[in-house]
Amino acid sequence: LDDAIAMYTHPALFRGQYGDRDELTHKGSFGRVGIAVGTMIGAARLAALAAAKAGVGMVVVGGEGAKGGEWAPDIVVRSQTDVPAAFADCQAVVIGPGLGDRAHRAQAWLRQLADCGVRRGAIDADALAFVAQDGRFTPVAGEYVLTPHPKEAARMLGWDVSAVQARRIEAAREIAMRSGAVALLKGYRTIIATPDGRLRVNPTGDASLAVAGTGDVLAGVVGSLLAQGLDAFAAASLGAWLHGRAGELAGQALTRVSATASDVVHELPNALKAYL
Ligand code: NPW
Ligand code: AMP
Ligand code: MG
Repeated sequence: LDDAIAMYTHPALFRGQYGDRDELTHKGSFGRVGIAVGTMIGAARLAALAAAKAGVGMVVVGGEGAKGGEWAPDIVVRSQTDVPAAFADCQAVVIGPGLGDRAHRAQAWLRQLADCGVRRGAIDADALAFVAQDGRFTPVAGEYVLTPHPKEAARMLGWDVSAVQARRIEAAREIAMRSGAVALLKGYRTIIATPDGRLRVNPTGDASLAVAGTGDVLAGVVGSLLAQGLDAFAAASLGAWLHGRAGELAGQALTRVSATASDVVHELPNALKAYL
């Protein structure tokens, strides 16, 4: 029954919500996204470049690792080591990729960001443990997307990975309902679930994506779409679709064996051509 009511994500569902660039637009028209930088700089670099390619007006990096990193000239590096201070003027944040032991501050950051009016973003990787662990959830307020891979989902729910994979729709729904955020359960046929019971299955993506860093790319894309004004369900659905398509294109151009996370970033514009 669950499978029967799940809809496939398709970019046509989001036409008119994203991607218009008329003569009067400027960088302020497309939002700012803040990427929190921790110990693994590579993850934040992938998320930042992916966010830029997905069309946000400005990508800002901040947090403890930001100053030491090598960033593309497209990225704005903020000197504040305190994440809420660095991102107070952003419309959305990406918290988790490569954060390492800094992730223990994620919950406090979300509260302080909310006080500054920042209430949307992607929560991924190391920060997910601070939303839920072993079935104990701390609800998240605002337009947030949680992006666990199956092992992260298993840790959040206190289930085995095999149980998550056997009941992917139920796992995604449980995370969404208990966290109050949109859940995007990664893996082949990514599932997107909302706290109020809406459900989508992403049809794009293949084994080209089975390599380190592709999840960090997805978090950057979703954060970018949130900063551009899409709601959490739309950002998760369109983000998963574009990321999956970019992965397929990287595999076609370079073989599934040689495609890497950076190649997925480089294929995002070609994935967008199917939408725009
Ligand atoms: P196994 O090996 O099968 O037992 P972790 P992480 C499992 C950063 N990164 N289906 C699988 O377990 C991230 O942002 C930094 C089933 C796998 O070994 C995080 O901050 C990079 N199982 C941090 O590293 C690029 C699955 O989970 C284990 C699964 C840790 O993130 C890399 C790994 O999970 C990385 O993104 C699936 N579909 N997918 C950089 N360039 O700096 C995963 N698993 O222990 O949560 O570690 O995901 O590597
Ligand atoms: P992460 O494990 O956080 O780096 O995320 C990996 C990303 O690659 C997620 O978006 C997964 O959905 C995607 N991915 C990994 N392996 C596959 C696969 N075999 N088929 C489709 N997507 C995959
Ligand atoms: Mg990951």
